[in-house]
Amino acid sequence: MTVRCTLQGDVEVIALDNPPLNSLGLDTRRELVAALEQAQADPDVAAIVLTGSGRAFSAGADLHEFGSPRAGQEPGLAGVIGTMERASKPVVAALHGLALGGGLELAMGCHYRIVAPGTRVALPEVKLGLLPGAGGTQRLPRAIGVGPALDLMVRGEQVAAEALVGIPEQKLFDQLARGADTVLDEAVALARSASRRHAAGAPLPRLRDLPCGHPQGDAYFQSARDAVRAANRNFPAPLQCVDAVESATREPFDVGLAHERERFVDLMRTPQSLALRHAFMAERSARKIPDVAPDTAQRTIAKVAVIGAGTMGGGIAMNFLNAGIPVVMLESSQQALDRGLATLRRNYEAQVGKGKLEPTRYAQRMALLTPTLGYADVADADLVIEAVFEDLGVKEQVFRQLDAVMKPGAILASNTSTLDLNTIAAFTRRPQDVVGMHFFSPANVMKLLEVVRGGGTGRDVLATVMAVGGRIGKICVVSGVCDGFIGNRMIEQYTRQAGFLIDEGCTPDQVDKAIEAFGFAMGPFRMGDLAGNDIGWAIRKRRAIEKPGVRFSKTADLLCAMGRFGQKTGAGWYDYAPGKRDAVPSRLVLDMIERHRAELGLTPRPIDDEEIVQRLVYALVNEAARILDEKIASRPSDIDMVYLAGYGFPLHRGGPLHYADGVGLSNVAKAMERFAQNPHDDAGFWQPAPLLRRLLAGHATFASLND
Ligand code: T1G
Repeated sequence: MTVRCTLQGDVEVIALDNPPLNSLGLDTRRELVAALEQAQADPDVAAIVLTGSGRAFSAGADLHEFGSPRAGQEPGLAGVIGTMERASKPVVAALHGLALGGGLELAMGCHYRIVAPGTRVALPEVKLGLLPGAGGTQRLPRAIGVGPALDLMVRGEQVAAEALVGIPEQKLFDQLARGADTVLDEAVALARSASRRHAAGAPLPRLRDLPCGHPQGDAYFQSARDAVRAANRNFPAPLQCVDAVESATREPFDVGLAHERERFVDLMRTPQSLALRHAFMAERSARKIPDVAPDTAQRTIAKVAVIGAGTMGGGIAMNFLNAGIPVVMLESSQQALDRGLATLRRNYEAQVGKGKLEPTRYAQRMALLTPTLGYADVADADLVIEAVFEDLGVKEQVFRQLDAVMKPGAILASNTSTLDLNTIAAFTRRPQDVVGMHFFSPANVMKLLEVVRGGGTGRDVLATVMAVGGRIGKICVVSGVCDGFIGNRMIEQYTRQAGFLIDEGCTPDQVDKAIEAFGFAMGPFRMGDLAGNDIGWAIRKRRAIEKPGVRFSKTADLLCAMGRFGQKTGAGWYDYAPGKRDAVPSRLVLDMIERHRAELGLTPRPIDDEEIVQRLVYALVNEAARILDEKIASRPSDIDMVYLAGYGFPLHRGGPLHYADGVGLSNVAKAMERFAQNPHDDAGFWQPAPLLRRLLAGHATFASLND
């Protein structure tokens, strides 16, 4: 049972009881209708209160049902709401915690609504590529006005109920309860008085009966359309919200409701909604480690140490300070420590200057920071994160020191991005406490955290690091140990293809523009100039020793040999005017590329944007399939999460593997066969990975491997 009924005197209290967040799946909808009908028929019941058990009134429609037959089975949520709205007895919603999407729509179908302070409400459907599909676009404008309603729908963000109570003449909330602990009792009292008013002949108030309009009419909606279109180029749902709200001002309620339903069904089928819903589920799946029980005991993390106060170390420290966790930051010299502190202060002061951080919060965070030069000061930390120079010898020194001083049970994490975590763990006598925490620069901004699981990493260590990663606002994805883990290993193949495209006839600008039109925030060459082309240079030099068979285009090395490391040297693949970041195609670089082609004996050929995008994206797909085959990643959606959260893969495409499923794996494989015929390309790389071959043979998709 997911709905519980109790009679309090002459008031029937119907409680949604579907943990964790009272989502409104088919069973709940059926039980709710049955409870409403029973209360309606019961002569001892004068009024009804609808409430939610646990921490939320309701988080809305059951996202796990989306796309399944259950989602479309009667009663639909709009039907449940209609049943409630047509009830002949007063129905009062008692809201606390969260009322989101269909949860808020359900409450709007009641006759009265009382809300506890601190309750947060939203119509977040646009974040799933949808619009409210159970009357929200028709009732909310009637309740709080067209402008506030449209703003809430198009942004999809949660707002405090108190903010909406403050809207003049709003009809969304009839009462602000004294507290979350009294909201139910107050709702019962409200229900009783409503039943008396109703018995005396007063009509039951229904939001659907209220007028709906906007004083500027067409002009308002036109400007709303222009603003929403400009802000949501890749997503159709927000614009649909504008249309639906406009129809609420023009059409009778039931007509507007029918149009809302049509729009909702259409949006459900869009690739954007499929991608957004996939990303929502992928983020939550990534928190689950197949062989680590969700109730695995975690170690307490009350104090963190960061070794290294450089760019990464400072950013890492900020994450924990921002979450209110004390940090001891250690450097090897006072000068380096002072430099690190100055950078950290500058970052915070910039946020204060932009009004993004209150000065008091800045001071609180700095008060949690203890700089030190001595390892003794880090010994009692529960988690220590090494973020020193990317050199195995330096890491060895640090980890031997940490092994000697850290208290038993401390977690020893390395931020390494290219070195073997198992080798690092072997520098200690406690490999079970060693784990990788691969942050992405800037570490206090980028959401992705690759949690690298060594051969000996303890399950409780993994569970603890995943939880603390969530506490500092990261999207954590577990990676096994391999060169480059998940993200960088795949980006290496993407970058190789970018170089080959240059050799074969493209310009850097053409490649960047093609993949940016696909949706990436920044193409590989603009990205190289931003991150520093010398980083890849160092990796290729190492690769040439470790894996001499891996061929790269020479153009990137030639570029670095010219000292063109990118924005930091004022020139890279592109030219940059002093102090500017605008990437200007460089004649010097184009001449270098042309000379290089001549040396290779390559006649440049025209390459269209489709081939550019396919070679870059399918390179990610094929390498991802190998990563899954090697069990470096647990599931395809984890890899999608890495690319969405860490590498700027366009959200409306859902990640490389979700995108490949949409293209059709047989089409991906056909393109790879073509690329394998290209004499300048890497035929071996373009052989479909074993997993891809198995999926093709079974006519299966990457999605079939997601849990
Ligand atoms: N349906 C099913 N499960 C849900 C759910 C939902 N709506 N919301 C959360 N969960 C699960 C989630 O998968 C996880 O389970 C657990 O609850 C904790 O969630 C008709 C059609 C509410 C802000 O978009 O934004 O109504 O994966 O880890 O970080 O117009 O969950 O661990 O097994 O995210 O504290 C509209 C979606 C639906 C809200 C809480 N509603 N949820 O965040 O916990 S569309 C939403 C959230 C709709 C109507 C339309 C967040 C949260 P598991 P969590 P959290």
